[in-house]
Amino acid sequence: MNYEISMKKCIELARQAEGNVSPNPFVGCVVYDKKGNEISCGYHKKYGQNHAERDALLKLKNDVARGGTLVVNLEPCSHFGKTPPCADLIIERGLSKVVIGMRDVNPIVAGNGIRKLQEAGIEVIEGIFEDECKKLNEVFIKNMTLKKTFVAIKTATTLDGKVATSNGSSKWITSEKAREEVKVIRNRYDALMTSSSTVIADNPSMIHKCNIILDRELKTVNGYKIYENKRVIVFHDENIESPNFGAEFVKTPIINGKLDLEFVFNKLYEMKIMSVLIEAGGHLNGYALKYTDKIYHFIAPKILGDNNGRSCFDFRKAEDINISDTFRIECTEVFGPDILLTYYPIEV
Ligand code: AOF
Ligand code: ZN
Repeated sequence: MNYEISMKKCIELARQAEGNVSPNPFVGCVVYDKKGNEISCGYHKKYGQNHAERDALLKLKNDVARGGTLVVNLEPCSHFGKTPPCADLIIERGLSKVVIGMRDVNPIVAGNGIRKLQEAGIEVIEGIFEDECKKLNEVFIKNMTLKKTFVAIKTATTLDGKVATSNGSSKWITSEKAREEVKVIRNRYDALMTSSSTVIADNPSMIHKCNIILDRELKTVNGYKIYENKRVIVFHDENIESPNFGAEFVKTPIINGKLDLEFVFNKLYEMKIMSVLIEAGGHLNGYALKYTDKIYHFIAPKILGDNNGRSCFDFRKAEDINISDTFRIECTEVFGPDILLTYYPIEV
């Protein structure tokens, strides 16, 4: 049995739950009998439902996994939560080896699951494909370790870095294939965030289970398509009274004439919104950059050539090229004629 291949399978299984498990992590699990044959697999499908290990083991008759190996991308839990501890079930089913991608960062578990297994005489192998496992659960890790909402930005530009012409024309920069991928990306996030300027300029639907609008002066009104979504949260200047129509309004302090984003993101964490994808213009993107954990940047093979065209991150006048924010490109993918760069800020 190749642990790396098994762990890859765990990650693929776990990913099938995108959009369904927040605030829980993505977890997948593969079980082998004592001869090394795969006999079951499973994953954590929905918040509140069985964890991956339980999902995989309960498909098997009592004794089949005895002496076998269980591979899982996250340390099995040791606590009674929505379900009993996975570590207990693994012990009960008599597995002799457990292979783990990463330790659980949830302080209730953190190492206790591993200890429990070892005390029961089970061999534990840790750290297989650890970086991949951590990437899979980057949102959960940020939530658990920093008690903060994970923030991502999605943008789409021409080769010369423009998101729209000077008069705001922007439909469409990227191909249909790229826009299909945007739907996949959106599904990974608990909420989508945009600005009143984008709502007014483009009247996007941005269909999602939760939409956030930053609208300091309450310029958007019911009637824009975005308000047709299930849940809409509007952050606005605390000095303006909240209106009363089908959305949640949050009074927000103002800093330097703008909504205080620190307040906004803290509030979102309090509201149990664990991750947010920003889709807006250069002003909000630029303003939110310092809070951002990840960027999805589509680039279409087009040149606008318009010096006044709008840029995707517009937040300062920099006179020295050495004054720039820097990033680490994680991967490049191709969608039709377009590319998607995924990058992370470099910690300084
Ligand atoms: C596992 N396997 O598949 C998952 C784990 O609210 P609960 O009861 O579902 O517990 C959530 C915590 O359990 C979560 O914060 C994380 O520490 C762990 N999630 N653990 O062994 C799984 N989803
Ligand atoms: Zn568990």
